[in-house]
Amino acid sequence: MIDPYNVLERASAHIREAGARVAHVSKASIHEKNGHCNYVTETDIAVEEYLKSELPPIVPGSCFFAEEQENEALTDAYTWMVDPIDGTTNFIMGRHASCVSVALLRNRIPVLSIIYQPYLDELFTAVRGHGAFLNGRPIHVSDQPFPKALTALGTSPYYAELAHATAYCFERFLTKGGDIRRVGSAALDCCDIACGRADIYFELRLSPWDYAAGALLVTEAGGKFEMPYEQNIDFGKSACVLASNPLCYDDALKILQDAKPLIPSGL
Ligand code: LIP
Repeated sequence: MIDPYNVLERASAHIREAGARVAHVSKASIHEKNGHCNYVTETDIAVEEYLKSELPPIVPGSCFFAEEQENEALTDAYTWMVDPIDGTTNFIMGRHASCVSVALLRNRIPVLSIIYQPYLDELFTAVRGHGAFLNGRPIHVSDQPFPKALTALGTSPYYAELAHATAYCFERFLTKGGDIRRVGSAALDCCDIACGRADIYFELRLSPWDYAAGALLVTEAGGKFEMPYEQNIDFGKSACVLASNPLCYDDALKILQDAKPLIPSGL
């Protein structure tokens, strides 16, 4: 068994260093990946390599699962789930809305999360069963009801076939709820839900490294995190995700369920 607070302290130091390396880059060297508007930069790769060298030794025998490498299937072993720069397009455009997102999984579920927004020096942390924190202070989801809810969305830009369903959801969250925001980083969207800066977040398809750390942060802050189109949450797969305060969840889930017929089968 690990000492989660010792792991949190040691991993946080390296994630802060990773964030500093991101924030100090003024012009990123960009490469295209498969999928519309799917980019990776040399900074993504360098930061991932840095974390790959520093995180596994903190938990001997742990695995490393990350965005910019080929990954084996998840096992029950301790596994670092890493997005070296979540919000890569924001990073490329100089929008200062990106983060380093790291979860430690055991038995295929997150037990520890660290998300660092280097431009604001905001470190979000959670240990399963022990709450969620921003720079060491406890955070909690909002108590905003659905008719006034601020909904953050991800547009799944790599999947043009999801645009129609995403627009359907956009219109309903805007007309039945409150206003909309598109941050460009799923992990930062989850941080916003966890500290009450937004009330709902959804994205019709998202990768495990984008949501794994944010999922634990949201639930430890009193929120709900689910995969509306799956029987059970599976942190090893890309899926539709919904994060919300408890008051908004049922209304938000209904909109996503109503949108499902608009999504091509097999996606
Ligand atoms: C991003 C997500 C975002 C999603 C983007 C992209 P990346 O992650 O955080 O929510 O809409 O398409 O997947 O690629 O910047 O690590």
